Amino acid sequence: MGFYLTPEQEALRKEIRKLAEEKVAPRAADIDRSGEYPWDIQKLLASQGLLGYAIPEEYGGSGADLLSCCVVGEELARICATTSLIFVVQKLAVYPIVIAGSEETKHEYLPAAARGEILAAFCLTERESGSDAGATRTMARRAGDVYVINGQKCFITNGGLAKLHSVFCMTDPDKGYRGISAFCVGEVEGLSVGKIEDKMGLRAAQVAELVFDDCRVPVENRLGEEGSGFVTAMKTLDNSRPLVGAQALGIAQGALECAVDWARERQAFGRPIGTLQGVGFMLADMATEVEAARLLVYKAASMADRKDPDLSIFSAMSKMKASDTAMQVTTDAVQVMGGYGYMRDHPVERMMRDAKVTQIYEGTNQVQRLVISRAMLK
Ligand code: COS
Repeated sequence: MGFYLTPEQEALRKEIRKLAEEKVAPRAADIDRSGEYPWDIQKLLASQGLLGYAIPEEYGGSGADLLSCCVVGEELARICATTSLIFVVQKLAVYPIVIAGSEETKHEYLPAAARGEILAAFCLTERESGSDAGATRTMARRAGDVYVINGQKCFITNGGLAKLHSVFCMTDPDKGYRGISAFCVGEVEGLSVGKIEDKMGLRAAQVAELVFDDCRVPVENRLGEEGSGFVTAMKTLDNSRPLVGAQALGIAQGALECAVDWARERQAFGRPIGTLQGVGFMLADMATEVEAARLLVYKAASMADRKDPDLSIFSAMSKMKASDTAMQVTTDAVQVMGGYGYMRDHPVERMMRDAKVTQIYEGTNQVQRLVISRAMLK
């Protein structure tokens, strides 16, 4: 088992850290406060080739492995979780097309996504089926050489901004999850935006309801066989959860650094507060948890890159551990900074709000525990 990144990955970390510190950091608080989608940052990521970073080279991307993607996602999140999410979601949403799309579909849609000219969205969740992804109700009925899609998806990141969607629909309700099929949906008549959510954190990421009203999608846009959609969704999540773990890890790392800086500078009882045992021990625990989460995230990503058959369990563990760590560490960072940490003048307040959703999206941490325990008991 290797415990080190390659020299190329270390160089990548340095490069992304520099980019994030120079170009993203000055915008981070503003992005959060305005709640407006940061198109300037989206363009920045596109100009660096990061929106196509995980897309295979033959479709215009860089074909990066998941471990390298995790390094990028972590470094962006260390400064701004919303920026990291732009990167994470593009990879998540194109993945079903990469693994299950026809060559024609891939050539038609992926190059524009790789250039960052279009945003992508992963459309699985519905009001009545969040954790129970197999209970999808959005229908796709075959009518000759098209499918007609009707239904609603909710909590869709990039909803209303994306021009490319991976959509999971029921094609045969009698078959339960075996009746779910995946589709690649571009800009299509009948697709509209419903409620745009007002969120606790990741304030500037657009999360919306999408309404499909008689949307006609060519049969060729189906991703894989009819009925294979649920497994495609699960495989996609297996390959994306470590990246959400990396995002959570980056948030935790950013908060830890803020807390350490503060504990070094802030004086109380005649000395820096970090030298008080109550604070110093907190910092030690925070740093240890962050490192433990990092090992699990990198291990899961490496397993994905090696197509390890035990990926599911480690992918779930990495997302769960890193997001629980992010929540704990950001909360502790606010505590170390006391009243100052609670105020919007300092980034830890934003980081604590941003951390919360990492315990929820890409499968709640309760779902991760389900995946892990089921695999253990098999
Ligand atoms: N890879 C490949 N196949 C998988 C799989 C995986 N990771 N996970 C499950 N499957 C297969 C199973 O093998 C089973 O197939 P067979 O019946 O042919 O054996 C089938 O899929 C059904 O699996 P399972 O019985 O485990 O499904 P459940 O309905 O019990 O639930 C959970 C599965 C809860 C794990 C799933 O619904 C889930 O991940 N939910 C969370 C969804 C989510 O993350 N949403 C967030 C969206 S992005 S913000």
